[in-house]
Amino acid sequence: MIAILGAGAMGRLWAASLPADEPAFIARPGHSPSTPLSYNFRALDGTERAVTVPWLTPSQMPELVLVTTKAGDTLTALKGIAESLPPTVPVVLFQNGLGSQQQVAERWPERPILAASTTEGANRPSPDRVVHAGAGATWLGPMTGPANAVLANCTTALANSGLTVHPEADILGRLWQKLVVNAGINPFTALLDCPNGDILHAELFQNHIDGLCEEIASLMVAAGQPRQAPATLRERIETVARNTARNTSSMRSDVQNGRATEIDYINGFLVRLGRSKGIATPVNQMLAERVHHLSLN
Ligand code: KPL
Repeated sequence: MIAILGAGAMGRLWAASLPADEPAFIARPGHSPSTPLSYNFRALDGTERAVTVPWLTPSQMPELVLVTTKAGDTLTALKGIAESLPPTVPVVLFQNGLGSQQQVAERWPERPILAASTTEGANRPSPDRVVHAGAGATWLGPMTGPANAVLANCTTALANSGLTVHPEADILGRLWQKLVVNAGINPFTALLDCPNGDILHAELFQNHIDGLCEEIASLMVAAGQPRQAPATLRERIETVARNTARNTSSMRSDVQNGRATEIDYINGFLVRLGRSKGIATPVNQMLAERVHHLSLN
């Protein structure tokens, strides 16, 4: 049994993709829903099917827990279930950005905690509908020492879904690569209220992208990541913006739907890192402040 904490688009994508008898959602502490969770799932080939996923019962012991909550909710959500979870059960974190994974690993260093970085595209156009919008891949790697021994098994268990899953020894490096892209696209799309591709010609982006990439390049070196030229980072950001030109970013979608954004784990994470390393981050700070004003979180 694979337990999933967080029934948003990503949690529902994994629940719909795993073999039917495997997934169960974890209810919020104090809640015991009487009916299983049902929704309509649209696969990549356009076919639609109804998916019904049970809730984990107190007597069931999961072999693995996937955490697909928003970055800002993760530590609290895990604290709510940690006591009832044996310390040997692997926990896989699917959060965007950086910072929440470290918080969890520092809180439970003795547990097998893994992080995932995924390029699978999933969205939830209405509460009971989930769309697998784009094929991607998922990389899985250890955040704590005990996770090394379970990496291969966890990779196999998740690959049973039919989704592409790879083990990744340097998961932090991969999360950094994704963070660069999210830091350079998401706040601009939220502030300009536009699809990803439209940021490229906007004045806000043109005026600040080089400064942003210089800040990120310095921060990466300070964080022990390989040195990359600011121009290389800019190129990567612009390539992804072009390749996903029609997409609404997750941050723009959060603002549009009145949800808290993940800015504190994207540009906000970079601001905090800059503070701790003595590196000025005026562009990240400006973007984080302006997105905070947008979403009031
Ligand atoms: O990951 C994304 C997001 O929206 O969070 C990008 C790469 C920007 C694609 O929309």
